[in-house]
Amino acid sequence: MICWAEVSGWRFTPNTLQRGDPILRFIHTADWHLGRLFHGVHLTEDQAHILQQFTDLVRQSKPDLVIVAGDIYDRAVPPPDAVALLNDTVSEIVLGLKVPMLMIAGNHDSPERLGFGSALLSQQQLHMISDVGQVGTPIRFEGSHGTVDVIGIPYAEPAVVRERLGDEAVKDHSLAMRAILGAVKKPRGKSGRSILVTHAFVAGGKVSDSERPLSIGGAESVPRSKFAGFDYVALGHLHRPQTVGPKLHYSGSLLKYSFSEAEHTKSVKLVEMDTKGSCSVQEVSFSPLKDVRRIKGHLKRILEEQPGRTAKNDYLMVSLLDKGAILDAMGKLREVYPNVLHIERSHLGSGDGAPGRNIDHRRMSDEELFSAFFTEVTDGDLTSEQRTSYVETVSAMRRDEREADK
Ligand SMILES: [Mn+2]
Repeated sequence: MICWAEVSGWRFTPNTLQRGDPILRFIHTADWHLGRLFHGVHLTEDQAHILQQFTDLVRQSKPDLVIVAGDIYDRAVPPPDAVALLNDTVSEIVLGLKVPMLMIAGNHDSPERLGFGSALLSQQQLHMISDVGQVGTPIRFEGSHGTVDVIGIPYAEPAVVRERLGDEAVKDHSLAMRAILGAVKKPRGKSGRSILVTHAFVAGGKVSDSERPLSIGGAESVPRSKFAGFDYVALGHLHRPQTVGPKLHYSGSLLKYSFSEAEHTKSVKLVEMDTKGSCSVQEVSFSPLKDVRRIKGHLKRILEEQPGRTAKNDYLMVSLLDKGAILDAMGKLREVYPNVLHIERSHLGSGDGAPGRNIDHRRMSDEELFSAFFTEVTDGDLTSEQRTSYVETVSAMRRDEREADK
């Protein structure tokens, strides 16, 4: 892991590949979620701070390609500041630094809005792939390193894939991926090297609290075996940086978007591919404007601590160990730590001895929560018809929500 802030003025040197070898170098990042709110706070300034360092990395390492694997924006209709930030970032990389970019839509993006002008932009080497109908032909990148074919598969709901590809067999995300990959023309480059970019939940990946589930009451995962045959699979969706199989990498999100990610080290992947397609992967991390941390203790002790100037401004979740009533804990804490966003009283709501009470509701899916609520108020379990109608109703609400102006 390379920490960008500690190597300012750093000059890129190849990792394990021999100097002078013809290589392809690319950067893989994902889940920027521009325009995201975190406990009511706009993160655009924090995102701009990281993207500035990201652009510096691109300037120094001179990659042949920058890949962003979906969830560019946090919502279908992003706030104007987020649109301006994306515009500045891609203009600097593509026009300023002359580095091509390839982006796909994730489940938070609106394919139609993100795809505006994509045919025009691709002429300038900004390849924005948001429509599953666009995935037929791989994009070929050529340079002194030889050619590589890149296949970008944007996120699409199974129902959309079923309709667009006219394949009635597509019932879930795994079948959708199979149908899409079946429609991709096989790369025929001289070297035969290929990269797949997609936004999906690959079986075995570790989730965080800030990802929106891809399906309600159905299978959302895609088995690893679906991705055989590519030299590197650049994944988006899961926010923890992780490798889920040989050649299958999640870069993770730009920032920590939930307190469950407090222990993550967010990073991007700097990859070098040799002429045979073998990859050497380095992780590069950046320094956030404000970190996301969890602290625990008694109120008096926490208030007496003397945090450093940076640590003081971090986004904090505070777990108070005090028993009994505390007057205006948030007000007191914010006098020392202005960005406390959430307080948890660890002794409340648990340990009352009743069976089944020690459940962390934040870890339950919406369907589990609803089912538990139903049992609580009716003393009966959901029948399978009721469960189906719940799933249909919520899926329809989610669809409407995605398109609604927020
Ligand atoms: Mn995401």
